[in-house]
Amino acid sequence: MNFRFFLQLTVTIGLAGAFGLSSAFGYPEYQMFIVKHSKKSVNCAMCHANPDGPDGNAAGQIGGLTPEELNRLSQARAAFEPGKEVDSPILNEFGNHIIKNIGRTKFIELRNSPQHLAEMLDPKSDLDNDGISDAQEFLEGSHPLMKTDGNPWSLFKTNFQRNLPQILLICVATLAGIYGLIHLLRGFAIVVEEPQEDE
Ligand SMILES: [Ca+2]
Repeated sequence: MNFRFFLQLTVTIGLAGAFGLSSAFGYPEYQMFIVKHSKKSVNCAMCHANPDGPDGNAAGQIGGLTPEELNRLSQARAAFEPGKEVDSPILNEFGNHIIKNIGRTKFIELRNSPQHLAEMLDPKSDLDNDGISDAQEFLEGSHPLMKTDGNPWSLFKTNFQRNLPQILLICVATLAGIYGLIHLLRGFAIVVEEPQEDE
């Protein structure tokens, strides 16, 4: 470990400790709320880069960060007010999106009432573009970055609406095919019947 890396690691751990975030940076209150509200098993992957959370030495965890990532982590942890660019290496796109939109101060405050986080998020934001807002996915315990994960009925409605032109085209083509087949069969019937009439 070179001196620069050691220094950055020390500063980061010091900042985390100062904010009381060393082992609780994952804010389990949110996870506990989602599990209780959605009745689904939800792990840290909803908001974090690593499904096991930020503590550890693996990719996306604090102990495994490079000096450059530690620098980004420090910047993200300083984003107390909303509107700051947030690119924390221990968070995924949704986690960074939350901090950018409401700021860390509000996010930490909402730990005591995690159900209100959904109200703070942009109701139009849909990061995975599956037709279900990030806020709704948070409440329902589906992954806001996985377009195949979500309420089945909501996903069906979205896919149906998006594919409606193709569905209509297929219906028209099918009806046209059936109409043509009926007339073809009638034509055969006439041809088959005609010789019998001649006899
Ligand atoms: Ca979505």
